[in-house]
Amino acid sequence: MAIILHMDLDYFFAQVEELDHPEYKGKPVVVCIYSNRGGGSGAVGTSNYPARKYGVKSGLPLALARSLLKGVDAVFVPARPERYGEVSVQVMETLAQCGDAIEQASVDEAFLDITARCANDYYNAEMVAREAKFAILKSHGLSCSIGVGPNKLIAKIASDYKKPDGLTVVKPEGVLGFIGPMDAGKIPGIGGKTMEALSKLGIGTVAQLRNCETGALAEAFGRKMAAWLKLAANGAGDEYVGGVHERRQISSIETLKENTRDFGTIMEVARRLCREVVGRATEEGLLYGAAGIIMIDARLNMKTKMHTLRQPSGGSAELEKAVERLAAELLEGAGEDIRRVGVKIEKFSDAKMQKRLFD
Ligand code: DCP
Ligand code: CA
Ligand code: CA
Repeated sequence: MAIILHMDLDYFFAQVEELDHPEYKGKPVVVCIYSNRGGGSGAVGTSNYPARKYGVKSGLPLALARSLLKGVDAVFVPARPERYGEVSVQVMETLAQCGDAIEQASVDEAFLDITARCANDYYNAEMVAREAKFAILKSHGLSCSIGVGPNKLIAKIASDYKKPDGLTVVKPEGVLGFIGPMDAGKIPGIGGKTMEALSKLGIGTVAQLRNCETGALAEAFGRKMAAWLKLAANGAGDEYVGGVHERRQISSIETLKENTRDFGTIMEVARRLCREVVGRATEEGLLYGAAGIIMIDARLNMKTKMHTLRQPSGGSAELEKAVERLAAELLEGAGEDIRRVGVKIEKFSDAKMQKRLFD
């Protein structure tokens, strides 16, 4: 049986800001992701724990966050995705030293296979987890929460169990007791919609899900989903910790309000798409080596144009510049008005390789 560790950095973006600006320490810190509407509109990327006491959390509109923190000595800072990506790469390198295989799951979390490292013993596993927390704190000044369990599902639920600076170890014999009383929504993959449907069946907790008749579940969700729900409620999950999965491209496409050939109108949408795809790449710790534009005209002909960068990038300025040039080129030859515009990035390298180039 495997022993899997899951690490999730605490209030990640905001913690990096505290690290880079010690003067923020103790104050509520709100990392802002501004929208393209201007006037300071946007959403909260994340906030530190003092800010969360006021109810300010990820996804909240900035206007609401400002009103919740009215009269409080709080700090609002713009997100710096490149910096977070850089810190993420460094932390992952440290974490990788603590186990065998590592699988980065997002910008601030990763699974680690520690089966061999702890000789398949949970007492040792707890020591490995403590070492990992210590190494990340000592080398990078960041706190994290760690969960350990017999598979990725349990490890992930465990890392979320106690935050911040948590450590939760769940042995195989403790799995059912650990997840049973939890809200079924604690299982990654069970979201709001699924919960709604479950509650119609009278299911709120994982234990209730486990004891529910499979037939009823299958009726509501289909056989495949029902089978997965049952497995998850029994604490069964994937043990395989693989490398960073390879992504071929990240793209986003949008229909314009009106068909047009106006460069400014098209770029307004394209720039927003640029920020969106770069955001997604950052989340996966990826740098992109090529940028492209996609245009679909009124007759639904699709044209794309790519440009390879001299050096991989993690920021959106580079992409916007490249896309602007490519868009101008495509528009020059366009015989029809444009209906949809898209942006894509590809030729990924993880930020790790980039760092080696600099060393
Ligand atoms: N993030 C974001 N917008 C969201 C959710 C998250 O920009 N709606 C970013 C900011 C977070 C980072 O992703 O710092 C990691 O997300 P987590 O869900 O792990 O949240 P935090 O690390 O901020 O907090 P926690 O201490 O709860 O893990
Ligand atoms: Ca986190
Ligand atoms: Ca996370």
